[in-house]
Amino acid sequence: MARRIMHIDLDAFFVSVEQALNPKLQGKPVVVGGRPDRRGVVASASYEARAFGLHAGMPLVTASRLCPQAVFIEGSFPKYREASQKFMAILAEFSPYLEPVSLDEAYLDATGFESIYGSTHQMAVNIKQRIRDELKLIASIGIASGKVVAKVASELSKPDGLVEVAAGDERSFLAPLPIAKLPGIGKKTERILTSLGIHTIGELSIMPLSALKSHLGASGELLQRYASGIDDREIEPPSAAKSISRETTFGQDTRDRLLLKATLRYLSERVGSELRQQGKQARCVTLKLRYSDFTTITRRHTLGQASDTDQTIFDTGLKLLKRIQVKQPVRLIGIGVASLVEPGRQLDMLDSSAQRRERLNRAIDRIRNKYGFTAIQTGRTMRLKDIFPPDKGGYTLHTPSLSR
Ligand code: TTP
Ligand code: MG
Repeated sequence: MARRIMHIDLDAFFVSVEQALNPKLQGKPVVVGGRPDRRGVVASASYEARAFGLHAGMPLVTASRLCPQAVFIEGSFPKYREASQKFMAILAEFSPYLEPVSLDEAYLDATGFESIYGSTHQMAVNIKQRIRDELKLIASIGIASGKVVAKVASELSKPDGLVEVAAGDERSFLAPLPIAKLPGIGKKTERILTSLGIHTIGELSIMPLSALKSHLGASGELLQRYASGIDDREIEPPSAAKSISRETTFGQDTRDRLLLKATLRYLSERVGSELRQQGKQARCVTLKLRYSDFTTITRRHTLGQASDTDQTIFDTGLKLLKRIQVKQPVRLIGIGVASLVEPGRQLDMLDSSAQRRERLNRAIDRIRNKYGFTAIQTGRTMRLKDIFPPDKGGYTLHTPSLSR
């Protein structure tokens, strides 16, 4: 029996959450990403805004030129996270074989579920209905025998779509579509294939494998399988995060060391707080800087001992920062932790300063959980108050993706 894999993706997710909370925004061109005079790009555009050519990744300035009447919203990540959790909870009630891919996107294995819902199609109808009733959001759903075709189907069906590709029809479904529609084909691969005269997924599926491999390397073979509608990948249940990072783009590029440090401290605290919430410690700290010309550098340090304290993350980030000769104004700064482990306390406890730090962090977390992230500030981050207006979730940094 052919598998029935669903790909579910919410339409204009960030925007739709804003519209659900503020009905005045419904039916209008709306953009989440920031105000039009801000630097930065569109994160999400309503379908009304897309009619003017707006899309994710477009600079806000361009977006406001193309569609001056659009409502531009800064956005706030906690709202989207909450909506995402509710979305995933609804899906989990339909099938335990659930793989969240991003905040608004998941795969679900519905094989055999037709006996409960009458058909897989009906199951998808029910899923869409519950999301609409309970979250006031619209989901588009693709159903096929594997992930790739299901994803292409859901994307093609948007907005408010539902497309099922019958078993055996995968290849003919994909064949007429442009290669860019196939997951796994980015701009670079698209350019290479176009230069070879390959424009449709069908053409890709019948290209001689040896030629394909000589141009795309080993990935050529996998792409050709996908292009033929063959994809046996299983639904993978969510595994714990492998890394945690926070970053922000400055309103203006800066060389101000104090501002860099203050921001680094704030981002370290956010990383630390998330790390402790997950009950993990980290062995590896990474600092990231992007200069005004977009060159990006990262520096990494492995800790002698895993830690989950803000101070250790910040100290390590600062040490890495001090080693960098900042040659150009900085556009973006970020800090992340990786190599996450379950806490092993024994050694730490011999060190009373580590113990004190840990207690301090837990006390701060408790206050922040109760009164909001900015209820407590360290000396260094006080400076940020003048630059970013604080709110309950923390400082509003410049784009929603950055304040997470
Ligand atoms: P998408 O599902 O790619 O986009 P969307 O939900 O806004 O629109 P649709 O699915 O109908 O085409 O991404 C989900 C959310 O992720 C999106 O609402 C905002 C965020 N996002 C960004 O922050 N930056 C980006 O470049 C993209 C593509 C998405
Ligand atoms: Mg979406």
